[in-house]
Amino acid sequence: MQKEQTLVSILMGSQSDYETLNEASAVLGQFAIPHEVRVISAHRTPEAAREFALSAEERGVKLIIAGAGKAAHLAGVLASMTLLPVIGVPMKTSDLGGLDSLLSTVQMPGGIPVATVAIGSAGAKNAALLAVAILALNNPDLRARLAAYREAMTRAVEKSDAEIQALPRPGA
Ligand code: RP5
Repeated sequence: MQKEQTLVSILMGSQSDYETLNEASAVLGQFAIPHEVRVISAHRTPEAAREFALSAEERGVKLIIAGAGKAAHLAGVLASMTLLPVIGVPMKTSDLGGLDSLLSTVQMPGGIPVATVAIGSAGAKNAALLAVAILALNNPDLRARLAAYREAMTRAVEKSDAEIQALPRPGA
């Protein structure tokens, strides 16, 4: 069977980022978006980062999700070498709680944008959902699945609300 065209590349700076970035992969999987997951570091494997960025578009990739921690320049370095949209996920870190990664990823000087999401697993999940929303611009079927996902979230909150309201509340 022929492998489907990879639409989204998820990159991480280190294997230690895997658990977090795997959450992005899980969301893309839920939406059946063909994607790849790679470990490529802007400072430990700069040549591989360059080669990846320069060839991604011609391989048919539409979006890059790049997660890195500490002096997290992976997303910005990739964005500097491709016209593809790059979504940056700042990793939580032991020293500064991820504020280091957040600022390194989000504070791109004007000219080369990185769409930066929240620190850690919420960010990884949202990076994938943002990728889905962008791909859905040209894909009505995917758009319908994204709408259904949101609808399910709304129903889940309504269910929680009903359950909490039904709890006995002495004195109320
Ligand atoms: C970054 O440095 C990686 O993205 C990772 O978040 C951080 C620490 O990497 P390790 O020392 O755990 O490999 O390049």
